[in-house]
Amino acid sequence: MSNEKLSDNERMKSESHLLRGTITEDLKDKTTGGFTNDNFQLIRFHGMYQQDDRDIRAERSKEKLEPLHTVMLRIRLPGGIITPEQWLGMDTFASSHTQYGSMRVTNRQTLQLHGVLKHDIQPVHRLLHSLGLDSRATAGDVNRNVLCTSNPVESSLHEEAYEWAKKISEHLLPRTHAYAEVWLGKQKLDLQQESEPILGSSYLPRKFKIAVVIPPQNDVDVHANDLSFVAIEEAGRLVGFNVLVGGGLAMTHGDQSTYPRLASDFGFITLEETLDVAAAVVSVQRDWGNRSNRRNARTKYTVDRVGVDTYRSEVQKRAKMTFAPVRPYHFTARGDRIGWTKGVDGKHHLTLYIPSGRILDVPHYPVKTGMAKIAEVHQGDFRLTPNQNVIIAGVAEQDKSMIDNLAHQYHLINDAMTSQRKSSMACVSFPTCPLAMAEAERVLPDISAYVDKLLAKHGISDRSFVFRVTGCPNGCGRAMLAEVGLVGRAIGRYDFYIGGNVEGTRIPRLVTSNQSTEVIMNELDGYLARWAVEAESHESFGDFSVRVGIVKPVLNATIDFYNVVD
Ligand code: SRM
Ligand code: SF4
Repeated sequence: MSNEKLSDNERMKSESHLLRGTITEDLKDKTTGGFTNDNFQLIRFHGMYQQDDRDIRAERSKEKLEPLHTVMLRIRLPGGIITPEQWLGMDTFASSHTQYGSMRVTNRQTLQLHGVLKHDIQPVHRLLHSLGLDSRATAGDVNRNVLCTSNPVESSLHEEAYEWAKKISEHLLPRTHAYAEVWLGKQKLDLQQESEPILGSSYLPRKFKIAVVIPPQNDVDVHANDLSFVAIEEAGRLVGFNVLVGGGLAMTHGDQSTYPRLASDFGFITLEETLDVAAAVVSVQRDWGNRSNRRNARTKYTVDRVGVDTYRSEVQKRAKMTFAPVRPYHFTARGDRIGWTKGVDGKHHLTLYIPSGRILDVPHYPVKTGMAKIAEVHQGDFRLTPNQNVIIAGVAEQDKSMIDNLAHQYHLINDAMTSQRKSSMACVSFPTCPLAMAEAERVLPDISAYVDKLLAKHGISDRSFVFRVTGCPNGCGRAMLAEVGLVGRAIGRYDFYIGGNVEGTRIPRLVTSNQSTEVIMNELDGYLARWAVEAESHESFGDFSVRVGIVKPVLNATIDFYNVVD
C-alpha cells in the first residue's frame, strides 16, 4: 500500500493486545459512565457503541453534567434466527435494564439494545452467554453479522444456505480470547498462545459485510455488502455460489472520493470452496485495503483501485482455485411477504410487519408484549428479516390458530397497513445515533402517511415503490438502493434521490439537494402524477423515472454517480 501515514485507528488496533485494551480497568472506574481513550473504539469489536441521548444532551450540558453515557449492544445472529427462549431473555433485560425499554430489529437481521448503563454491561454479556448468544464482531473493523435470505417459504435451499451463513460467520470471527476474558470473566490467556490467522493482529482496515442470498429474493440487498454469496441450485439442491465483491452504500457529503458502489461479479464456486474463498476475499482486503484514510477504506474502494481482475486473481491465488463463469440468476423482489405462508416443510410462517423494527409497546400497538406472549408458547423459532420485520417461523398446523389469535389480540396483524408503508424503511438516527444529521425512524410514519395520500390522490393506492430514509450519508437505511431515497443533510433537510429499481441492482440519482420534506414531497407529487398516467403496464416507479428521463440512470457509480457521463 501507499506510504501515507496510518490512521490512528491502526495504532489503536495494533496496541490493543488483541482487542483487550484497558477495558477491564475502565469498567471499574465509577467516576464516569463512559469508556476512555482507545477503549471507546475497542468496545465496538465486542459489539457495543458508546452513545448518549441526543434529545437531552444540551440540557445536561447546561447543567454541567456529563452526557448520560450508555452503550448500544448489537448481538451476533447469523441469518437472523433466534429462539423464543433467547428472545424472552433479551426482552426481559430490555424492559428492566435499559434506558428505553425497547429492542430494535436491525436491517442486518439482528437485535440492538439501546441505553445499557456501564454497570449492566458485564451482566448482559453473561446473560447472552447463558442463552447461547454473544455480540462478538458485530461492530468494529471485522466481518459483521452474516445475512441470509430470511423467508423460509422461498425454497428448500434455505436450511442449507443458513448453515453456510453460520459457518462463514464462525470461520471469520476474531480468534482472540478477549471477549471471554473481559465480559465473561474467563481466565486470562497468554497472548503468545493467540493469533489471528485470517484477520491479522491489526484486524481489517474497515468494517466488512457478508450476505448469503437465495434468488429470486434479494431481501439482503447484496449490493450493500463487501462480499455476497448467491445460492445456485440444481434439482432443488444447493450446488455452489456466485460470488460478488465490493458492494457498499456509504458516502460523505462534499467528498466525491466517496460513493455507493454495486458489487462486482467474480464467478461461480463450489460449496467446498466457500470458506477458502471467503477467507481469501477478506485477506486481500486486509492486506490491500487503505489503512490511511478510513473514508476510502472499504473493499469497494480497494476493488476500484486495483481493478476487479487483479483482485479476483489474487483471491484465486490465495484460495488455490479458479472461479467458474457466473451461473445465471435473477432477482425479482426485496420485500417481505407479510402475513401467513406455508413453507416447503409443511409448516406455517407468519411474517409480521414491525414499523422500523422497534420492539416497544406504544398506545394501540403493544408489539413488545405481543411478541413476548407469542415467545412464551411458540415451538418454532423467530427470523429477523433484513427489512426489520420478524417471522414467527415453523408453526405446526395445530398451533396456527393460537399464534394467529395472539397476533390479532396484540394488533401485530394490521390489515389496514398499506403496501407502500410496508415497502418503506428508515435507519435509527435520532436520538441515539451520534452521526445523525436528520430524523429517520421517527419521521418515517409522517412521511409515509403523506406518500400514501399522494398515491390515493393520483388513484394509484394499489401501487408502491421502495422508499427509504436515512439520517445521514452513511446510508444505514440503504436509501442508495431505493427507488426513492431521502438522505439526511441537516435537521429537517434531505437530499432527494430517485431511479433505483425494485430488484436492488441500480443506484438512484440525486434530483434535489438539501431541501425540506415539504419541497421534496411537492416534487414527488409531480412525478407520481406522471407515473399514474404515463406508466407502461406494471412499470415500477424507478424504471419509469429512468425511461421517461426524469433522471439519467446511474450506470457505473464509480464514474457517473456525481456527474452524468454521456
Ligand atoms: Fe450503520 C454507523 C445503525 C446498517 C453504514 N450504523 C452506524 C452507527 C453504529 C453509528 C455509529 O457509528 O456510531 C449507527 C447506530 C445507530 C443506533 O443508535 O442504533 C448505525 N446501521 C445501523 C442500523 C441499526 C440501521 C437500522 O436502522 O437497521 C443497521 C445495523 C446493522 C447491523 O445489525 O449490523 C445499520 N449501516 C448499515 C447499512 C446497511 C447494510 O449494511 O445493509 C449501511 C450501508 C451499507 C454499507 O456498509 O455500505 C451502514 N453505518 C454505516 C456507516 C458507513 C460505513 C462506510 O462505509 O463508511 C457507518 C459509519 C462508519 O462506519 O463510520 C455506520
Ligand atoms: Fe446513524 Fe447515519 Fe446510520 Fe442513520 S445512516 S443510523 S443517522 S449513521
